Amino acid sequence: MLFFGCEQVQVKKTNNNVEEESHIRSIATPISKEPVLGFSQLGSESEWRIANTSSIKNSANESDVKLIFQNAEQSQEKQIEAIREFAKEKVDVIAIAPVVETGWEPILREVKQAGIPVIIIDRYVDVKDSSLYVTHIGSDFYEEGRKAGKYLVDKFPKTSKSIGIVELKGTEGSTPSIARGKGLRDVIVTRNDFQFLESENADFTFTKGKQVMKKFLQEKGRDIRVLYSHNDDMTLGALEAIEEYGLIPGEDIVVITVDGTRKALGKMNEGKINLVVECNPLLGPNLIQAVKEVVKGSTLPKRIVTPENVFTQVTAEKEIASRSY
Ligand code: GYE
Repeated sequence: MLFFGCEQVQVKKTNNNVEEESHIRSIATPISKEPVLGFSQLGSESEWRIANTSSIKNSANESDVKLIFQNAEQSQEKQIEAIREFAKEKVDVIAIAPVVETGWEPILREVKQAGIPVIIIDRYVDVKDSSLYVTHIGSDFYEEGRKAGKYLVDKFPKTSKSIGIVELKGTEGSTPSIARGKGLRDVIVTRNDFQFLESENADFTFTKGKQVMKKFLQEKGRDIRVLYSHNDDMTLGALEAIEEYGLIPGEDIVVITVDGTRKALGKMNEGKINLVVECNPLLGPNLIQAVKEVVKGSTLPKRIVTPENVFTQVTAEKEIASRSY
C-alpha cells in the first residue's frame, strides 16, 4: 500500500493578520510503507507443512513484507475467521493455504468487496468466479499422481495375476488428495490387473497412516502388493505397520510416497520406499515475490506451478545431502 509520507503544515498570515493553518499533503513523492500480508496456514500436520511455514516466515523476514501468521489447525472455520480478521485489520494482501477445496466463495466475496487482493497458495479453492483471487501458487498435484501411475505401469509388466493396491489418502476434500488419487487412476486405467483393495483417508499424519495401514494389513494381508500413500508422514507410519506385521516394505510391498522429505529419502535409501514423487514445500520466495508484485499493481499469471522431480532408490542418497527439510 502506498501512503503519502510528507504532510506539511504551512502557516500563512492573512490580510487581517490572522494566522491560518493549511495542511498540505505532498503527493509528489509517494513513499512505500511495509506491505502487510495476512497468511492463513491450514495446519501443522506434516513435515511438509512445517517446511512450508518456515519457508514463508523466513522469506518474509528477509524482505520488507510484514507477515501476520495464523494457523487454523485443520479447521476451515478457523481459516474463515482469520481471513475476516485480516480484512478488518486492512492488511494489504491475504494469502490462504486452504484446507479443503469447497466453501470459499462467501468469504472471498467479502474480501473482494473490502478491496484486498487474495493469493491462494499450495492447495486450491474450487470457485466459479476466478476474479476472487489473484493467483494460485503451488504444485501440480494431478501430475504428481500421474508420475506415481507411470512408475507402477513400468514396475509391473502386465501378467495374468492381479496386483493389489492399497491407498492412504490425505485430508478428505483437499486438492492434493483428490488430484493425486485421480492422476494415478487415470494412468493405470487401461490395466485391469491393478486392483484397488482399500482406499481411506488418513489425514496426512503419521499416526493415522500407521493406524489405517495396520487395518489394511489385518483385512487384506499378503494380497497387498502396492502401497500408494499421498504423503511421507502417512508413509512413515505405514512402514512401521508393515514391519510390525512381519512384511518387508520395499520388497513384499512396493511403496510409493509423495513429498520427498529428508526422512522419507532416508527410508528410501534403506530400501523401504521404492518411489518418492516430489512436492516442493519451499513456496516462501514465490509468495513474497507475488505479494510485492500485487502491491505494485502488476498483473500476475493466474497459475504459478513449482517444478518438481521424482526420486528412485538410485538417486535418493545424493538428494538427502541437499535436503533442507
Ligand atoms: O503433500 C502433505 C501436507 O498440501 C501439498 O499437505 C500439501 C500436502 C503435502 O500435509 O504432506
